[in-house]
Amino acid sequence: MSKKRVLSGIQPTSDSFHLGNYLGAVKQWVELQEGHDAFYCIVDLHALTVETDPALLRKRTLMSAAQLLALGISPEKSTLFVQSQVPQHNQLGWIMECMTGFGEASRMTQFKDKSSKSGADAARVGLFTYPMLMAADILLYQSHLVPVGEDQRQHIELTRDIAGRFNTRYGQTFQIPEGFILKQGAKIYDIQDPTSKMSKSSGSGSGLIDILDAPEVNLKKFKSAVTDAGREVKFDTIEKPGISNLLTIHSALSGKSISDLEYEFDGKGYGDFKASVAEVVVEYFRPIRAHALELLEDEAHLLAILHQGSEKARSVAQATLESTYKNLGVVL
Ligand code: AQP
Repeated sequence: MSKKRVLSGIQPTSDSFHLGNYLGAVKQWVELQEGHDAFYCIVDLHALTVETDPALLRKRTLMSAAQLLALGISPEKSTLFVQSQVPQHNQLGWIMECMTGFGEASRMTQFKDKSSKSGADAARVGLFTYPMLMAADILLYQSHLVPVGEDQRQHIELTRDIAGRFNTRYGQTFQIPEGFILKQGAKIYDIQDPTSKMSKSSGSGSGLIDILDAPEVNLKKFKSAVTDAGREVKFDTIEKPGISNLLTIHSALSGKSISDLEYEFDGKGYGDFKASVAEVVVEYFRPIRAHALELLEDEAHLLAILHQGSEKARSVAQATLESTYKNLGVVL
């Protein structure tokens, strides 16, 4: 039986991935490249939905590639590529827009959240149509599984709806994908405000853990992480959202179960526990950070990997685009 296809993407919108990006998504990317036909994409076109600095976009695209490689994505096992180098994404994106109702697109909560700061009138049209481009990203590769964080669940549902509708109306064209969303860790919270998602664009800054930040910076941030009433280290997302978030982070990186951690820190108090979380996180990312920074010194090597991945991605994407056009009645 042929391997199931996996597809996911990450935006090059920051100098570093944050802990939420890693635990909610990229950690699963690394695991899923074993035994699956994995396509991983740096979605630079999605990054254009907000104001971008050209020099930063270029730098961050390369930084994203370096981080993915350092985190364990292997170019021998996975196809690692840049979205804009595969123009079929834009071509299928248009078809997806034509298959989506305006009301349906208007229900996307991420657009509502992201546009609420400046008001919908000031938001870019691209921010509104982003989920349709994301549907194209996924459907182009006939993907079975899409490993993402909880915040992308609604966009995966939309993708499934569009694909199903297209198949019913125009004949079998797309594999209907499934989201691969963890039960624990799909939403990592800001460590200063554990009721909000850890996010680069919203939140406190001091509650955001960037994996490429210097160890001293992250140690300090964890030391001042917000805790809850009481002093018991117990997983309880309602009464103890701060401690529960820290337990989730510790468990995902140390491999210890939440109940083992509760037992280990029984009677020890929050201070010891926070110090342990800090150490686990910093030691986990120490070699990864060093490796990513080393990879960044050889730009030609990074570009060669990305170009090779994009070439492979283009041939798969073209086959889907042609069958889509054919089924739609476009003259080829
Ligand atoms: N806090 C999070 N917990 C779990 N998973 C998360 N992801 C993002 N934040 C969390 C997942 O990371 C993957 C890549 O996401 P992206 O490139 O779309 O980045 P993002 O969602 O734009 O990250 P931010 O920080 O949340 O950015 P802004 O502030 O722009 O919204 C996705 O699979 C996502 O689910």
